[in-house]
Amino acid sequence: MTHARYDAPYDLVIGDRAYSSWSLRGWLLFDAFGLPVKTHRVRLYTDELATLLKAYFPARTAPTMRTPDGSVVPETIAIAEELATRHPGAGLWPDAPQARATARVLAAEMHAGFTALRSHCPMNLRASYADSAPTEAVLADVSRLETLWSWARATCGTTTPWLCGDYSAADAFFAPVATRIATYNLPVGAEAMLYVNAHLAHPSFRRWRAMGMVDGADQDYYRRDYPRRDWPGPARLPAHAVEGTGAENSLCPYSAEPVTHVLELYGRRFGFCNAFCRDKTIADPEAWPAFMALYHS
Ligand SMILES: N[C@@H](CCC(=O)N[C@@H](CS)C(=O)NCC(=O)O)C(=O)O
Repeated sequence: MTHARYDAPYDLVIGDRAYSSWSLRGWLLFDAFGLPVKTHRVRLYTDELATLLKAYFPARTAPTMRTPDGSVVPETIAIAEELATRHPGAGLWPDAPQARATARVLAAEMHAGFTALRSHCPMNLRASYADSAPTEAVLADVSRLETLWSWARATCGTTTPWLCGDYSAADAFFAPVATRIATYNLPVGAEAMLYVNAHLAHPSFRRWRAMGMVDGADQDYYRRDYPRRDWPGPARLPAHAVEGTGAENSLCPYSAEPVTHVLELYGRRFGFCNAFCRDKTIADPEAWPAFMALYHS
């Protein structure tokens, strides 16, 4: 299944947006740095990934990138390095040598480690729990995260919400970890919580999560019986789907195609050219600048 926003020179195979933490990292390496990409979404726990990846030999996992010249690049750390080299002005790594070295350490340790956190608390952007009974091993991983994050900020003299100055590939690597802290209500100190909240409010992340809320049914593997709480990120405006095609706009704000699907927000109706674009907007209207521009026009 493909949801391309525009023609783009890179291809990126991704899994379910709500659950595929590595896909989120890979996509942020494009979207958060202004690099266009055409995504190809497959559903995990089906044969869709293996089938699609036949055209991306020897890749076996999502995300997998294909560059404009046809190079196949699986492994998120390799995607980060290749994009940074091909787009030196995009800011994937900080310019300052010490901050750049620090960011590389962080991304590498994330890529290789935190196995307890990853297995006990799989990414799930559709749920947040009041308590998830974290194991000692999970708490040790969380403690290591706080050590690393705090070390990075001190080493880089960071005054932004991010780890090594401006948002870098290191932050993209920790975005799914921030969502795990949010989903499983893992105990962290005030500095780490500010960092988590910065991720939840990041425009690219909000768009990814909005798409993840609506791009397929819940996957049973991620179901937990912990007590629920509201998602701790920015609250969504109360949009909902309505029948018909009557709307203030006759053309979709994303594609300029004729309106076929409509939402209502505070008594006003706005239309889109397909159900996915309408529903991802309902999931978080403020995540979509083109929609908000229409809303405020
Ligand atoms: N080391 C890989 C990990 C990728 C990975 O495990 N992706 C998962 C989805 S989050 C996947 O493709 N799972 C399907 C499978 O292993 O068959 C990377 O950095 O990209």
